[in-house]
Amino acid sequence: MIRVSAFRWVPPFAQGLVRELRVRWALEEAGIPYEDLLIGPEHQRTPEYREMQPFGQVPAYDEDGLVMFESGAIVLHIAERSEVLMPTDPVGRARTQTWMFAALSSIEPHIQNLSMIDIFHTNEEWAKLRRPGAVAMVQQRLQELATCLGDREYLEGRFTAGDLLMSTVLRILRSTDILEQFPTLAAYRTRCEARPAFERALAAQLAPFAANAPPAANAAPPA
Ligand SMILES: N[C@@H](CCC(=O)N[C@@H](CS)C(=O)NCC(=O)O)C(=O)O
Repeated sequence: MIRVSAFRWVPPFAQGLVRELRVRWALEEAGIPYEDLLIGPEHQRTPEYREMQPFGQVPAYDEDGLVMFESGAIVLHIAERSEVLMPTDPVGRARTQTWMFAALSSIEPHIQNLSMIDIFHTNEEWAKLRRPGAVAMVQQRLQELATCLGDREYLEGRFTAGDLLMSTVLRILRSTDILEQFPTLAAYRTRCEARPAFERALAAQLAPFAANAPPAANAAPPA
């Protein structure tokens, strides 16, 4: 049985964004069963967990002894087994993989940069000075992505693992109004997230958080 590591609980700002969501979603699209390996901070530094994920992060993936980390690599591995995620013809496969890398290396770093400023450094002077430039870079990339998408439903016309990764990257912007400045991309994200496999994946990520919320988190709801 495939096991996917996931956090037992994360603060509200991260709920629904933890990157094992991508792996859950891919497995749901492919119709492959899996189980959770729920971890907490006490597991992240253990040698056992570091053997699965060298940086102590989530997700790690164990498929009957085949251990993988990096959400993009894991999604690609799953996509190899499912035409829902990746066409079987060489051109379709290459195009899918191109968009997967684009999501993770051309778009995500800029969105993640802005997210780090907003979540962890919001009141620091350097962050206030840096933020407009970080926003401008995200807007530039989104404009370019919107041009590529055009009036198509998905980046290659049909849904692929490229859309799966791209929409989870765009999702990181949920605490800003930046995506809404690009209506076709906002609609694209909504279209991707309307897929039943995404809904099942999201519900599976969120379920342990409700059960494992620390008392302090219950006492102080997010502002
Ligand atoms: N490039 C990695 C990033 C993984 C990552 O950033 N995981 C976060 C959760 S979304 C994490 O485990 N953070 C806790 C930590 O870094 O200690 C991937 O895509 O799998």
